[in-house]
Amino acid sequence: MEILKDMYDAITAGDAKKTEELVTLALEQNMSPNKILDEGMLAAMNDIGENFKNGIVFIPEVLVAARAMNMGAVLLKPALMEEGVVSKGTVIIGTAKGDLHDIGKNLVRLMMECKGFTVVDLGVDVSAEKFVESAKEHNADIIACSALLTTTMVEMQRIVDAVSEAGLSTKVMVGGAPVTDAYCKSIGADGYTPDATSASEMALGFI
Ligand code: B1M
Repeated sequence: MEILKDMYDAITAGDAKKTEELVTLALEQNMSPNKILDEGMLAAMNDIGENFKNGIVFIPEVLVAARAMNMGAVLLKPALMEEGVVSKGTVIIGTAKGDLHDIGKNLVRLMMECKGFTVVDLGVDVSAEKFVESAKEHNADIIACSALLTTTMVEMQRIVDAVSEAGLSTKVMVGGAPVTDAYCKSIGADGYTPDATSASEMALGFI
């Protein structure tokens, strides 16, 4: 579809204004919000990621693309939420200590909100202690931790240990590019999913 192709081009070019216009237009044309997210926005971000990995684009291009993607996602949120349901529970979300990547974490937050969760977003560079403090404060059902670096995913083990030491029944969900189901099991976390939509579905299963 032409509009999704244009959205892909706008995000890869880092054109936030054009991205916003195209998301608005797609919604006006009653296009499915999930289709817009998957085939227009995420497709672009995945290719930017590949090009970054292969040295074809560099940090500034990645950052402007991420900004365009985030601005489009804000416009998409109300439409995605219409497909959601009433409040389900509370999720504490954040990116692991030492890790500043937040694009995937923001998508997980968005999809959790769309499923009706109250989400407390602690941002990036979040320690195990901070996750647990916040889980206690908000009487949270789930802690959701994202990590994009092999060096920061180790914080997930600390979260599992800290939850157990605090005697909480809060479930711990983990995800992010280097994280696998095998890793999740090895640290005793409660669940891993490879993408934001399945993360929100798994979260519902914990309630
Ligand atoms: Co960085 N970076 N980066 N980076 N970056 C990666 C992750 C890397 C794989 C690139 C590479 O070298 N090939 C590599 C990590 C290598 C490794 O450890 N294995 C890397 C590196 C090395 C670094 C720096 C160290 C670079 C440097 O400075 N030398 C540095 C680290 C800074 C830090 O964190 N301390 C760094 C910095 C950056 C930017 C700031 C430029 C930028 C981040 C901007 C931002 O997030 N605001 C950036 C980006 C954008 C990337 C890539 C290109 C794209 C990541 C991304 O946003 N993908 C990435 C390469 C790649 O992945 N191909 C790379 C799109 C996003 C939608 O996917 O986050 O995977 P993702 O989320 C997915 C799923 O994983 C899942 O849902 C999402 C899709 O639906 N998911 C969950 C995510 N969290 C989940 C949680 C769940 C469940 C599912 O449950 C709780």
